[in-house]
Amino acid sequence: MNRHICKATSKSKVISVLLAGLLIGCLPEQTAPTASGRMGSIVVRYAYVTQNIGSDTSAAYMQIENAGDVADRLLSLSSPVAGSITLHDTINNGGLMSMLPLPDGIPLPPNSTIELKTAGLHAMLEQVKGPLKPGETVPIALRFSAGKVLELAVPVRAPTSESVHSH
Ligand SMILES: [Cu+2]
Repeated sequence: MNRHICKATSKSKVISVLLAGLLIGCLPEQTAPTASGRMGSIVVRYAYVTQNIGSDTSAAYMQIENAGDVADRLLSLSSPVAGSITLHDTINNGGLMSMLPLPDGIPLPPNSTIELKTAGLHAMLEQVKGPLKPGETVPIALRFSAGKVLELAVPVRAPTSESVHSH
């Protein structure tokens, strides 16, 4: 099992999180199940959640496009299967991958695309209730500026050896 050691850092505390094979998986192969959705000029593609193996933590990955001429922002995500979902960026701190919480969300400039992906921006599911199994879908609500909410049924994926990245 590939293991990653990640640190979540905030102003007042440092939390070490041991992730056993959860932050693996990259942009999906064409055949793997993913979810997509659209709301106005916001388009979400290739959304999936990683299986939580022996852990109450998982991650959600996707591509989000703002196809409009007005700046928007991904403010937060929520799901009934997770106690909380936190947006993180990943920074390389002298070879140690650290996670930086993004409490203000992620800006979506006009006509831009962001990717939540391995070793990059991602959404961290914490206090996951029960095992997430491949083949299942997880309801996830994405909240954007001006109270816009996009709800998706996001498939769960097992980590695969092809998708394991070394850092
Ligand atoms: Cu994280």
